[in-house]
Amino acid sequence: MRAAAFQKSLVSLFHKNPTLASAVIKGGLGSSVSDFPRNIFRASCHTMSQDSQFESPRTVVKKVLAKQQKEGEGATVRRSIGRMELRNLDPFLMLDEFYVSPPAGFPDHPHRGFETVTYMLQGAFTHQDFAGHKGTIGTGDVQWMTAGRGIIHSEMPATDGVNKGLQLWINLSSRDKMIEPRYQELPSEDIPTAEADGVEVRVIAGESMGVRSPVYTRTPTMYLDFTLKPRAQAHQPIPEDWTAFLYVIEGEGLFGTLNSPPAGAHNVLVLGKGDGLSVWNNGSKPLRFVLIAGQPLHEPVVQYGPFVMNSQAQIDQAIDDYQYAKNGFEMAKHWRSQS
Ligand code: FJE
Ligand code: FE
Repeated sequence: MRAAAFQKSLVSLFHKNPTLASAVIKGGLGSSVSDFPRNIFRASCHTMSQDSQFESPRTVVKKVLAKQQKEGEGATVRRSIGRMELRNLDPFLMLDEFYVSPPAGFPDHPHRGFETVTYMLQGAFTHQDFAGHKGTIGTGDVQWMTAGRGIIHSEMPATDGVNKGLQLWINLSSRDKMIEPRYQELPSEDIPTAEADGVEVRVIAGESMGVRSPVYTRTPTMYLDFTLKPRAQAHQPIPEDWTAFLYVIEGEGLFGTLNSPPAGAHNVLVLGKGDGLSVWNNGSKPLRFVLIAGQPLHEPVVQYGPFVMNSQAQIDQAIDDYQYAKNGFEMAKHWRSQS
């Protein structure tokens, strides 16, 4: 196995770019929305009715295109949240759109202090962990993993074709960082769905269009997968003080206001404060995007690869616990994933 090389890359990757919230550069390289050239044709095309229905509509304050990079063992990801320009999105740490074909993947690696949410868009992924937990998630399925004090697992593609999905990392509060690990698996058919006026929403976490997800979110989180037919519009309330962003999967949409510039696939749009988001599909193809929001923790974030804690001392402890297989990593001693 090339797991050893991956282990090194797990740490070296983040070593070059440690996420210390106290040292994060705000603003950075992402272009601000006001810089975008206005599309005269779209902006003056008023065939779509109704502006935002909110008292203080959220608008796009930052747009960043996620470019492809290599990650894990030969896997390709488009990282949006977690890259240099998008570091300060409390409680969110990372969002990767991953594209993986065998033999590439994410072999044996640890996590501590946060949650990972894996949502399959195409193909399937198999995970195995050090506690004997093993499972495969396919298209439309979700695995919501609370790593808490410690998980060691492998995540590998399960079909020979392209295996594609989204992986989101959500931070845990200081009181939850060392809780017992837990999985919530949500097969596609158990994801509540609502449909009206050309809008379909799959409710992975939180509530939308009168339906609620059964997922328990330790850090309060909303995760909605919207598909809008051409000419459809959607208006989604979001708690006022939550951090919110969306990621476009396919098609093009107008987000926030009717005269915003259209945004397409692989863009992350960070939303400003407000009570809700309005979206219009004025394109000719379906628009699909995920809308993700969460209650900020307002705590220091110290990240070293797959360990996310509140202080450097806790990171040192995590590295020590992992190395000497203790405090949650006991089973690290002899466990290896099977291939
Ligand atoms: C990791 C490098 C990594 N994005 N998307 C460093 F590649 C990983 C890691 C993943 C990952 C796994 C899946 Cl299934 C999907 C991902 C990064 O495993 F955790 C660190 N620390
Ligand atoms: Fe992982």
